[in-house]
Amino acid sequence: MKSLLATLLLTAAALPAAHAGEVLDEITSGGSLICLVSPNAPGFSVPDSDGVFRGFNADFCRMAAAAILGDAGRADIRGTGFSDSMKTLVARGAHMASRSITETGTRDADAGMAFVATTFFDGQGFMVPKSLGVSSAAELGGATVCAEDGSTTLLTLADWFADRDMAYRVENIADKTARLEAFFSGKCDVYASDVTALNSDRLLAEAPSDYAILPDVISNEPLTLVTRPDQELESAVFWAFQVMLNADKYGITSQNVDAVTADLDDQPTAVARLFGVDGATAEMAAKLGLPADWAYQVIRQVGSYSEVFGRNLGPDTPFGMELSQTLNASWEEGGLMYPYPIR
Ligand SMILES: N[C@@H](CCC(=O)N[C@@H](CS)C(=O)NCC(=O)O)C(=O)O
Repeated sequence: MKSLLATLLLTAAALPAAHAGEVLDEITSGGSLICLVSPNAPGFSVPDSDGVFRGFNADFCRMAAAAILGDAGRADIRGTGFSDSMKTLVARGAHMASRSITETGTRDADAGMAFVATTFFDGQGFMVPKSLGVSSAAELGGATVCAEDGSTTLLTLADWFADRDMAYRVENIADKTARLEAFFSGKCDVYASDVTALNSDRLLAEAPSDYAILPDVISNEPLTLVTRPDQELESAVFWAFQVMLNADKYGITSQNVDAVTADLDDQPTAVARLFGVDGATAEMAAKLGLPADWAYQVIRQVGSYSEVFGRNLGPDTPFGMELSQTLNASWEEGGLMYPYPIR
């Protein structure tokens, strides 16, 4: 009997070597883009009554489908567990993932995953039941902490408690529903994750106001779109995201993009380059094999970055987040979002 390792090596050898554009070709010939999201993350990816995923992360799946296939509706958005989503990409079972995956050095060094564009700058925090009477992470010595299997959360917890010579116990539960159940039922004192995920997960409690998110933010978590490695697919997704940031720079949204493109002569030259038939995005389309009007389709069908943020997480949502108060604000407002030149 062959060893498992030998079988794996034989399987790997049988796979054809990747060439530029191979995954992009698979998407265009198949007519849909398989994109992995969390199965149930309010504000980020939750199925609506028709089973269609809605939310901030789901919108970046749509962005990619609008850019590559000209139709945001051709994103085949699938709910998948956290570690499974990375395994599925490596096994070539999906084209990209748009979820809470932090870009780290060792993950990026893994074959099979390309980290492409950071859509949300986050940091790790702690959620506690208010009944615990704790107001700072410094009081968490000896606590039992629930966290995601395979996550940076576990690594950061280990660093943080060790650096302070504080004891803790971890309940490392892969299934999110089971993990939250363990926390809400009191099996864990503390729930650790990215702060935004904590805000999202708190909404899944029977009484969200029974839980507090501590003020401590103990890590940097650049949550990043991951694709299968393919230079053209990576370019398409990275630049589609840059189009959304550039749209904000010039005040262009899904609502006004038709008026803007109807009168490009009246717009700044950079806007003509974004949307003109002989603009930079049309030149990129020819090189990458995208629809000529891909930039227009991204904005028309999905919107600018601030529009997507506002629709899913903004003041009119249960999150009530002001983009300008977060790290995700534009660099002109002191944030980290910095549109690259499209020319
Ligand atoms: N950003 C962390 C993961 C954070 C995390 O554990 N998120 C959990 C707790 S909410 C999760 O299930 N997130 C939603 C999801 O993407 O499934 C990492 O990349 O390792």
